[in-house]
Amino acid sequence: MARVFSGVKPTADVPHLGNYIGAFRQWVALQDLHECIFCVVDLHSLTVPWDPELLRKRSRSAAASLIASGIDPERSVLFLQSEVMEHTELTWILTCVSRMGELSRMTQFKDKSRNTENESIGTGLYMYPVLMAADVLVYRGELVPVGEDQKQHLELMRDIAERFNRTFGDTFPVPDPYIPVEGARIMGLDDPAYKMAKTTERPNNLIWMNDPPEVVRKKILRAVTDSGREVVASPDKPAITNLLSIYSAVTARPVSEIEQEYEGKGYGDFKKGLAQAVIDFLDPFRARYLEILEDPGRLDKILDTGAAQAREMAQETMQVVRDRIGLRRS
Ligand code: AQP
Repeated sequence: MARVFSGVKPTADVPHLGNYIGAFRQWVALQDLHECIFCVVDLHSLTVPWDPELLRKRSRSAAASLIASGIDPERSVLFLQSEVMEHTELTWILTCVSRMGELSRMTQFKDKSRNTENESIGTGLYMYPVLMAADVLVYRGELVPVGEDQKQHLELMRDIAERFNRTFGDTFPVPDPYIPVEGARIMGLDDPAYKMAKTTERPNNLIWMNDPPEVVRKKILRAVTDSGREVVASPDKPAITNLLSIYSAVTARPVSEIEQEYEGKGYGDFKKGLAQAVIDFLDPFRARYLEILEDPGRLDKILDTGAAQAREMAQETMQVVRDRIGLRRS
């Protein structure tokens, strides 16, 4: 049994289908096998400009989305990152163990700061991979289920853990990434060259987990396709390959079986089938999500319990860390 940690950033009202396929789907399955800790990483939302009231609302709705996706608070620890102070304490310590060279190489930092003048790029955007390392290491997490976009941050986290252990003695397990073979990077419906992303400005890029059926249908029917008319996954068909990954994930059927079903049929039939499959998948999610939000007292209780459990684990780690690095008087 390994200790699993992962988190979601509350940068939108609800997550998108890519978050579910690339991450939450694995989180739900891992609950049966491991000790799981899942977190709404609200401090990560501060890396880009934010509205305080909106952030408060989105943190709750992200927690509700996780429960509606199948995270069971009876089996997994579920909480808000900012309610466990040890994340930020360990972040500072790990900042002093990390190097500017390695942070400058992070492609997400390069992508997100591309259109901003050097002088005005937020320091938080630069530093957040260290916060992410602290999120996992403060629980001595061993397995980190994430989408492929987080792979590089996981490598940095491993380097930081190894450096800390080398310098101060074995303290942290070096965490392993857990990235799904299928659906690790769901691409935008409007452009398969870019990943589906919450902070997109383009409404047809993604499917929100609470999109109503008519909106899902419209977005999928409008999704870009490739040349030809064969429904097959291949490197020269990035758009159809992406749609097949989504189809496969929401129906739990292998891609090959779906390809067979649509053999000899065109993209039109395929998209209609996909739209219905996504609608059928999202219907129960939406119902559960609304039900959870209608009972704020229950949600608060879940998050209070989760924060207390998380705090206890994090405090235990921090006692060892402070001791190892010389922050205790005796
Ligand atoms: N397109 C994606 N395909 C597969 N997995 C994805 N994830 C994100 N986008 C995709 C995975 O979802 C988990 C939660 O993501 P996050 O909230 O930490 O945000 P992110 O990775 O920065 O991507 P988003 O959701 O698109 O948000 P913004 O636009 O705010 O950056 C992670 O495990 C992530 O890998």
